[in-house]
Amino acid sequence: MASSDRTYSGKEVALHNSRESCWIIVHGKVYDVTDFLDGEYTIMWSTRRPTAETDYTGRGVDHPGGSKIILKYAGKDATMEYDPIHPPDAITTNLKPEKHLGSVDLATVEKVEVTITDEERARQERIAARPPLSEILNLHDFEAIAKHTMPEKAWAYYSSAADDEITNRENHAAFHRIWFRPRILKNVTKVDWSTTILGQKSSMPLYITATALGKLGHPDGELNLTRAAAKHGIIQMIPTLASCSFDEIMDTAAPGQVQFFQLYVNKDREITKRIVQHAEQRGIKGLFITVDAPQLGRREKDMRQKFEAEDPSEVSRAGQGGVDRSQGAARAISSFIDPGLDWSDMAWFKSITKMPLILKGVQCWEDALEAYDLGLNGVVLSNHGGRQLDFARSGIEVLVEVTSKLREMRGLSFPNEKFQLFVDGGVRRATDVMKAIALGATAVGVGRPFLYAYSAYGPEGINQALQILHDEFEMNMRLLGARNIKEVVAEMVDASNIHLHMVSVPADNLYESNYERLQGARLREI
Ligand code: PPY
Repeated sequence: MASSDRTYSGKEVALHNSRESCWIIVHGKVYDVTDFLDGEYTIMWSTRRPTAETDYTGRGVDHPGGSKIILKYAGKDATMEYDPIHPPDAITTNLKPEKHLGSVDLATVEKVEVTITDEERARQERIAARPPLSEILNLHDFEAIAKHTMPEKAWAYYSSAADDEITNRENHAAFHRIWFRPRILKNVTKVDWSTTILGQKSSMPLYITATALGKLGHPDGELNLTRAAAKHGIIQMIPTLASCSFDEIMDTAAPGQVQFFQLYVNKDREITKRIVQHAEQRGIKGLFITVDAPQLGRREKDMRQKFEAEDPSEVSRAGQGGVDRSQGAARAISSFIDPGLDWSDMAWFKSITKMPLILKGVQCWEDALEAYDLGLNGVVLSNHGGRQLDFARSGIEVLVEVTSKLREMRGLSFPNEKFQLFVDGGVRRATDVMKAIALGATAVGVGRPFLYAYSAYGPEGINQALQILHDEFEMNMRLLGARNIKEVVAEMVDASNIHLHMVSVPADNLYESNYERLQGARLREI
């Protein structure tokens, strides 16, 4: 690291507070970020270690949050603003070594004045008034508390989904079209809901799926999930766009803890290769390649928040070249993802890694079949939590057609060791997971509920969420008459309505109380 040993005073740093010379302090270090103001920045996540000038690619991509937010901290300590939304090494890996200027004597740095708005005061009051954790009975409860206690922007980012959010609701609703056919008199004194996923032990047939920007909900971000996964014997899928760095998460894991990695494929395949091989070398046991996001969906709840936060003069520049910031920061930072990814890349992935390869975001049997024929190890039937193509069908519905067609066309039965099927989206109960297992899934991914659990109650929240799921499994395995996961079979469910999107189901009051209708989102006052 070419960082200078020099120690600056707060006063010296404060002189560089303009567009012409813009220094900021992050974690006691001083950086010259003047170049970031003019499009020399791209998100290069965690495992990127630039070695040459040419590695600082991504030119033409502005800082995703816009230059305004950097200028707000020009000459000042930006740590508080930086921490929740950047991996710790984002600045060091993106900024040329000569721009790492040295340290600052923090005692001499003027504190950035934090103005507490009425809104924030009210939020703090709601946090203080949360019910004790012992009163939280299910995953919906965490969501309800999170909705009222998270910063508005964080809630908007986590909860938002594409367009009219029809798929987001359908993901959950689809489980209501599947009913149980329990068996009786099975001696269910002992029940065991543990399983193996890609050959790795898991205490439950579910895993923590990848979700971005974990620090928006809690300062420890994804590390909350890592620790809870270790404690409860489940697998965490580490996201490419985590707030914590990949290595920080790996270093936090318990010895022998199994983790998967979710990959966004970078336009620059050398970067992708480096990320993949680093993941493998650090012991990742499965590579989940996201294939449903060649462009980011419009999450309007999130976009409205970003729109509100922007200076109107910045927003009006949207569309005049560069990054269209009226589209929200998420869309701006997604520009590194390669829309040119196609089936022919799969051979390349096989050539660069021995990790099991799974496509995440498959939405019809034809693509599942193609993945099988190419020798991949599985697919996640997923629509990205309803955040991509609105009116995409739920993963659980797609599961039914995939198992049936792959049985018909390739003679496969499920669950299948060689080609594993996963489902995510809308899961709130162990019974949802058991429905997917009965229909042939190996395991189910759960994302938002765990974010809500730790956003609402910190590490204890996520522990409680996983304990609730264990308790639900224990009871429902007994009530279904299944002593182990192998006994949760297709005959135990009636999914005959799964493809009918307009059947009458009982009102889902718990879910509906958390769902936020789009007209409820605050519009910017004009
Ligand atoms: C999502 O928000 O759905 C993501 O998958 C993460 C993300 C965030 C920002 C850009 C691209 C993807």
